Amino acid sequence: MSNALERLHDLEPSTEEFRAAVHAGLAQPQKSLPCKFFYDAEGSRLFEQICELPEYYPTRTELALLEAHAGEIARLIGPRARLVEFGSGAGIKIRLLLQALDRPAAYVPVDISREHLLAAAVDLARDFPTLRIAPICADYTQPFALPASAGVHPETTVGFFPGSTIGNFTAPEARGFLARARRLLGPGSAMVVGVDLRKDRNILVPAYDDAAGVTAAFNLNLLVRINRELDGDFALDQFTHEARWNDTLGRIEMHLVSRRDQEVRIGAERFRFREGETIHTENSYKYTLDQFRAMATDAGYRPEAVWTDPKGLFSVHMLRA
Ligand code: AVJ
Repeated sequence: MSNALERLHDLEPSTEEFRAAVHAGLAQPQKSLPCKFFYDAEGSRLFEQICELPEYYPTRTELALLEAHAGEIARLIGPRARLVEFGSGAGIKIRLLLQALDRPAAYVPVDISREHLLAAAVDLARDFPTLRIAPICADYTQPFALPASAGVHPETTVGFFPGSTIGNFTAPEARGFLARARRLLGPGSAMVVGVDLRKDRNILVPAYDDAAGVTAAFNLNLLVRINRELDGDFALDQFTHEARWNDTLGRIEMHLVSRRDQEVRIGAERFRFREGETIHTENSYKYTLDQFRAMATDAGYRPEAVWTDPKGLFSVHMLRA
């Protein structure tokens, strides 16, 4: 293994945090679970399968945009940049930027899934043997600090937040995240953000309810995880996956719908479900270019460039702190 791969900074959420979030979420009138808990090892694997689905256009569209414009993005970033990726996953997209960049100084992948983060960091270290890699296992919705790497003097710091993961936040949360990222990355830094665009529901709904049932398995895996980690007894065949387009709020919602009146035990506690009652597991907000630029401006950024595909499905924004 490359000696440029630094030791993991481990801030992975604990089982206790998971338990507290599940108990709080299921005690609400509209039951809900935070989507960040989708990404255990199995959830991360299922998510990668989603990215390959014919109906799921965001990944391949964003990859094509990054491929087409990596040179221009790299030119705007300049030499010796330190890259901080929020929710780094398998690390495919960052390779496109790293290949285009002029002598990148360091790469700091931040991800909630420890195993996944480490495997991706080891792979990347193999392909970029001289690059400093400093992985952080953390929930980036919570504050964290950037590690000081010995011998690294970046000219600039660039945040990378691809995949329209920003769409999982409500608008105030997204604004707050961008403002915090700006403080974390510092003056003169930039942020490269992938943002899914508003479009016809006939494209949106299948992207979150695919024919092969991979998204359904991804959603239900949250219950599998509760059963395993928190001693729950969810009957997996008594909940169904549903994707809804909420036109008023401009978001896809994922739900798990109870097929009947039932009671579920988690540890020592019991939760009642009526037939048709749902657990709301994820929001995926879709923006117009102007909506997103206005939000970034509110968060203290100057929108510097934007790239979109010919069909207007997806956008990649470059913001300057
Ligand atoms: C990567 C979190 C943005 O909302 O499109 C994919 C997650 N959920 N299919 C998205 C997801 C269901 C994805 N994000």
